[in-house]
Amino acid sequence: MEAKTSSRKNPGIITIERHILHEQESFPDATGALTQILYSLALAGKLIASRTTRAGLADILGSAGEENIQGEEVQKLDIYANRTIVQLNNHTGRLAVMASEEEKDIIPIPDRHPTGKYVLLFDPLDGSSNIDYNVSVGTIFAIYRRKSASGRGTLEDVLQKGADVVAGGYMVYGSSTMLVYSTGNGVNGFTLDPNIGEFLLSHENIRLPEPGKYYSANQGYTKYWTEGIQRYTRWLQGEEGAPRSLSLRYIGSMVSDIHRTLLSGGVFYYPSDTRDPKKPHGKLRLLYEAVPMAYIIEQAGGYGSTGRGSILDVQPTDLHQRTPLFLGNKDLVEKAEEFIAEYDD
Ligand code: P6P
Repeated sequence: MEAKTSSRKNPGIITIERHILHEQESFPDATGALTQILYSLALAGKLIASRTTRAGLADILGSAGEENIQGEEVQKLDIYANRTIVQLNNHTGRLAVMASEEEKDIIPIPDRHPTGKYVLLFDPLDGSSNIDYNVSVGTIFAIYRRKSASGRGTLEDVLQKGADVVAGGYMVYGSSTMLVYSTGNGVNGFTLDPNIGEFLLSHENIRLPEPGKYYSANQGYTKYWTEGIQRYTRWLQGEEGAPRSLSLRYIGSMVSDIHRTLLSGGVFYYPSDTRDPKKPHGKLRLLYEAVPMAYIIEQAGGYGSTGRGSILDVQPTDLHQRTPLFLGNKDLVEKAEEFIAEYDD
């Protein structure tokens, strides 16, 4: 079933379920397992959205009094989102193993349930420190094929390069709830119609607009950045010989900042800084934040870099390792690599 070639604002009534089934036709050996995993993530998005939009009412505000592996105060919505995704996927026989930003170790499939051929990594609720301020938050996911032959999945199944992702995307819970995903054939966005509980195709075949419109970084840390990053930032502001200047937008919630970058063009970056020698690689995590978002940005015609090379080429060594990241229009991200190479190496 082909979507009408109308403007991406109104491609007709195409639910995400129908779109995913259509995408599945591109994979002749598809068994439907990947399709079912994407369905479960869409359902998780609806359930999480239903809670985030009334966070202020249902005593979900405020922390759960716990800390996660990152040492961050866990918000009750974090726990709900994490539990929802695990419980929707741990018994279906489609996954070998899961891993979450919220859990220290890999999440095995319970012995009583069958295992499958895919691996699911996710950040259940990114940006949750913003919940109390009613700032948009999001869920990020990446799906791989398992590397181990059978049985319970292993850490090696999880520590795969982003280049091997088979599907990835995010949900953003904001003024509306959207699900944006790719299975390697471009990027499509779906907006939740809460009246019918369906994600409907609203942004067909998203491509990063050229030239990019905004740059997005927390300039409160400028004094901690390397000379290359400080010069790059001035270049984005029209100095350092730049042909133009970009406007600044920074929400402080990665999914929202990258969603805007995807739709408006530009560059989002969270570089390493010199504040904490124990964290020489910045704040954001490689496996379930940088990789899925770099995958989406590159599927939309952009580029995702660590500042010294493609994020999708990094071989992970630790479940929660962090990475500097620069995501957006290829020319803007490559310019960051040039400044780093010239002034920081
Ligand atoms: P900073 C939110 O806490 C988060 O993990 C990302 O969503 C966001 O991009 C980043 O941290 C913001 O960090 O240091 O600018 O507050």
